[in-house]
Amino acid sequence: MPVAKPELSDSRVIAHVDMDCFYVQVEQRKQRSLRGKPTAVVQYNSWQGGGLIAVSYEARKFGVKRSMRGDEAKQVCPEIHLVQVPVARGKADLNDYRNAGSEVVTILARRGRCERASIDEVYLDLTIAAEAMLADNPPERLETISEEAVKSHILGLEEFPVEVGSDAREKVRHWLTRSDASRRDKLLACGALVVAELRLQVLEETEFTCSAGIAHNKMLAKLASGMNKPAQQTVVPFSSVSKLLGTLPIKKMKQLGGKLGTSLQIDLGVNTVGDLLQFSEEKLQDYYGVNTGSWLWNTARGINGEEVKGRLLPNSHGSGKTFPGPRALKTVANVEKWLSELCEELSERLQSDLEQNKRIAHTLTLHAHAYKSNDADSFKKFPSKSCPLRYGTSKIKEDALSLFQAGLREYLGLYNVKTSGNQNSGWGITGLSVSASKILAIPSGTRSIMNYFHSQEDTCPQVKLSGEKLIQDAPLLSPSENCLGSGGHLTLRSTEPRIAHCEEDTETKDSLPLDRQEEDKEMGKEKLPDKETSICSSPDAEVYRGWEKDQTESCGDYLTEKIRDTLESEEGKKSNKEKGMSTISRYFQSQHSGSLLKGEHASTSKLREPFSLSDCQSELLQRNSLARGESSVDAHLCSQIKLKRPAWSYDIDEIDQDVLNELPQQIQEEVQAWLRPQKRSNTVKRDLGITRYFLPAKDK
Ligand code: DCP
Repeated sequence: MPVAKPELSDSRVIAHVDMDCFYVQVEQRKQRSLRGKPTAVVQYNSWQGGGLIAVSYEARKFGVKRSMRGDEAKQVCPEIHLVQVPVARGKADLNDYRNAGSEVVTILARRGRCERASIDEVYLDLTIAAEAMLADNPPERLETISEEAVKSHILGLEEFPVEVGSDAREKVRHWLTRSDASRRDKLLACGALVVAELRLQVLEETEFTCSAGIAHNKMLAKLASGMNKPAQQTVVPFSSVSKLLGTLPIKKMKQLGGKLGTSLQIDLGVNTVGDLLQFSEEKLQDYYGVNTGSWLWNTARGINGEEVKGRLLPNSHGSGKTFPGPRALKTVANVEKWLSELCEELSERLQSDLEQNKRIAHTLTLHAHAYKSNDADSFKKFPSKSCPLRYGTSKIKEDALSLFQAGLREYLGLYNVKTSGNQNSGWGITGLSVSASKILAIPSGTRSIMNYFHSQEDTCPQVKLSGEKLIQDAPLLSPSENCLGSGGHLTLRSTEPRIAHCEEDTETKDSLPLDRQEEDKEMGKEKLPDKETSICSSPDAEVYRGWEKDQTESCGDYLTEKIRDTLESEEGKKSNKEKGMSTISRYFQSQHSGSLLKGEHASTSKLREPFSLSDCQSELLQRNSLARGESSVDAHLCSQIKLKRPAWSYDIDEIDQDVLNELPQQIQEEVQAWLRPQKRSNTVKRDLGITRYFLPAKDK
């Protein structure tokens, strides 16, 4: 739901940068012979030549459109080159495109706060850069203005008083360098110069062209970036806003392309954004609620206070696939097979995000599209399901399957039956996706570990809900019940569905949650910022306490590292004040110095990790050290921790108190808490999922 935000200032300089026919450009960079030729990227499904998802501007001149399939494109443009998206695990692999998008973001981020909005779109807040230019080196004083800047389109330029003849570029040059312009127009002119320079840098360094819009807010910048493509930029002076919006079809406005836009057309007879001006804010609020009403009222006036969020990394990761027509999945076993592929991909991406960016995702969500062939109620949506995310491929697979089964039961309205591997009961799955959201940076050490986890609970209302929800659902969703082949069967009528063949294949649009894919025409784009919201706020999304089961994987490496970070940072902060702190630092730096653990555990002092928190974590340490190519001796030492003590056996008495005493007080308490989880468990509420989530597992 749109949220109204008052304009922060009309003197901001915001740019929206959108890559031109992005997937095509990426493929053309790989195959240089395709440059300048009519080219299109087609989906993995090769039916009728595959659906087109990106079309080069050369091919567009022939009338080739994204809605076509390859065969049709060939008819319209026989010389077109069709390139299939890369494939991995039987589905489109978007990694090349994601990485190419990251290259661009890195360049753009040099000049201002940068928000990665999708796989090929970026918002930039250039206010500071523009203000600096205006103060130090304003355009009016520049001897030359770059050609790229002079090629800008200035909306409403014809209405500015210009005494420089009729040459379009001269007019633009004049507008950019006017000494009598308002401050906000001067700032926009500076923004245009900066963006022109950035676009050239992107071209030089990546070989990609992009287009851009420059305005005083995100909404207007986004509108403008698509107005002149490819490889051009458009500026929206403040005075041109009402004209721009006055004629803009309502459905073209961001967030009005779907049901809300349709309702405005049908219920209020609004066809352009300008038509909204006739309604008072109260009236719009009466119709659409306070927030949406205010947002509409602001939008009609070009008011938008959204900030550029300063995010270079995606808000969520997703992996999905569609199974149109006869390819619909009709057994749980088949669903499980595909979920396994999707979860592997998701897990890989989560792992590399953790390694490269030190970020951890907290919520796993499963979305599906389904049909029931024998039910008048078959338009009912398959409910999206979420649970706290447990790291490790097998855990993600297990939880995703449980979420699917929970969703299937609800979808079928059968709460007291079990699903089995091969039962076909008149349902089919036409789309499946798993996504990881609520991705947060691991704090860099100054905050308490426990506070960190508690704060995560506070910021994810969805997780908070889980307690209540879970209590009802738990018996139904218990792991044993969810096991395939457990003997339980779904007692449904088995009717072969009648389904339309050859629906649009959306494999390359997989990264979007499926419910969003339908709504969003730009389905192939990874809508990075909104995904999390769509998952967390989805009315369908319900929480399942998958994490009540054993928690054994992958928490260890994250946690150990986190504690080390925390300790090192705390140590660094206090080194001048607190005597003795440096010994801890030395301890962690040394591979061979004294151990934190007494007795047998002293033999493990070669471990890099400061201490081992649980058997699951020691397993991880071993796995991770092997993965890092460290000696199997180190890895073996890790494993010894596991072998030489039972799970849950660490007690504070086993720790050398002298060493522990040197830790900052807060950390001492936390370490004690981690080391004696069983004592803590009485005091921790069942619903505090994320804290519990990282506790060591009991032996099975
Ligand atoms: N995409 C997709 N499926 C869709 C739409 C888009 O897979 N239905 C992918 C391919 C596009 C990329 O997302 O290259 C970016 O989408 P855009 O809508 O920005 O379109 P293009 O970048 O291809 O072209 P344009 O220059 O018009 O922005």
